[in-house]
Amino acid sequence: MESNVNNIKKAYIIFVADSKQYRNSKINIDNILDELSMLCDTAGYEVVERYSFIQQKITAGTYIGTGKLESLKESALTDNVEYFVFDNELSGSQVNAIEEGSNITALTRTEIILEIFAMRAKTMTAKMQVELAFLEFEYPRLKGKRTNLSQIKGGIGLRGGAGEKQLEYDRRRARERIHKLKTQLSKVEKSASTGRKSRGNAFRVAIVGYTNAGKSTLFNLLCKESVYVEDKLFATLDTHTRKLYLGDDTPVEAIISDTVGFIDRLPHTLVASFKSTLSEVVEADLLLHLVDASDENINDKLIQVESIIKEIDASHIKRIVVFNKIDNIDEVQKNKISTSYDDSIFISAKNNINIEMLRKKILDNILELRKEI
Ligand SMILES: Nc1nc2c(ncn2[C@@H]2O[C@H](COP(=O)(O)OP(=O)(O)OP(=O)(O)O)[C@@H](O)[C@H]2O)c(=O)[nH]1
Ligand SMILES: [Mg+2]
Repeated sequence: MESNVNNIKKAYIIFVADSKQYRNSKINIDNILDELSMLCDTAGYEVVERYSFIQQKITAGTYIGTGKLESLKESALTDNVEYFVFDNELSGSQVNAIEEGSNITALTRTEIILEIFAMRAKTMTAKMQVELAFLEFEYPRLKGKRTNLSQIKGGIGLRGGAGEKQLEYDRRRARERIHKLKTQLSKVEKSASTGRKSRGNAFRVAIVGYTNAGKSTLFNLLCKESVYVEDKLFATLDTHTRKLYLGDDTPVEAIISDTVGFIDRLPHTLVASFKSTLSEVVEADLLLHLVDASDENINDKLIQVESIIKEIDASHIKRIVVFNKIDNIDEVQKNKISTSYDDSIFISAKNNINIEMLRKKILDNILELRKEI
């Protein structure tokens, strides 16, 4: 269902909070909706209105209850809105109930993330990884859905090759396709792994961090490269690897990688299918964990990145936490961060601030780690 003028897809974003969690102030609705709004914007949706509901219990059928659904439907009609994007995960049958009750396509945050990945995937490998993640996400939900894959209308709206192909699959074909993609990806992984081995003993540094932290900007600056940088989420999907020269007196050569950004609740199927892309992280000797210092939720984001590092079995690797975008914060904020995080380093990749200091810190760490071997 492509909509309206210039293909702008008008959407309401909706978050349903559990009242208990909300009372314990474990959730910040504004932050959650801000991120969902940015995800929608990146995926090409215009967010017309944000809704949050605090519910004691989730109404199984339509998730938000028929009364609320009815009133959303009426507003949507006036606003020309064709999509409801939920921050919450919905089951296949809940999606059906919402769509039947409102005539509006119901999407979830996970589907928006998958959609962005599909838009961004440029190389064959990235395309296969996204297709695999999509199929594995949709597969268990097919049972709950009235329709089969070939009939999902607006659905995930995957664009390009991968998307159009999805629509023809029934469950059996989806299974076959999953198998084929896995086989192909493991071949790609084997040859990539051989490539990595052939780099010998070179010290490997990987830049990790939340999406939009400035990883590619830093990578470009450190290696005088021109990897794509954008103020949107998931600008980078493929890993870029270059040589990094450090130290003037005793030159040291390292290999540095820029890779896909992390996000809170990164769909598991994506983490799984991007394992080979993330191998550069898993096999690194040192991780630069880049954090946007101007972000209000530094702490949460640090924890989320750490939990993905753990999920991909990289938590044994030494990391340096680097706070970026210091041009966007004042002294008070900076002091607050330095008291909370020992040994922190503050830089601006965009404005080339403290980059020499960072290079020195990377070099010191390499020399230190080499001593340990
Ligand atoms: N103000 C400010 N903006 C920065 C700085 N470094 C990067 N940015 C901006 O932050 C945005 C994201 O930068 P990227 O380098 O694409 O971020 P990334 O971490 O690679 O993002 P993904 O690949 O999407 O995960 C861009 O608009 C950059 O110009 C900085 O030091 N200060
Ligand atoms: Mg990037």
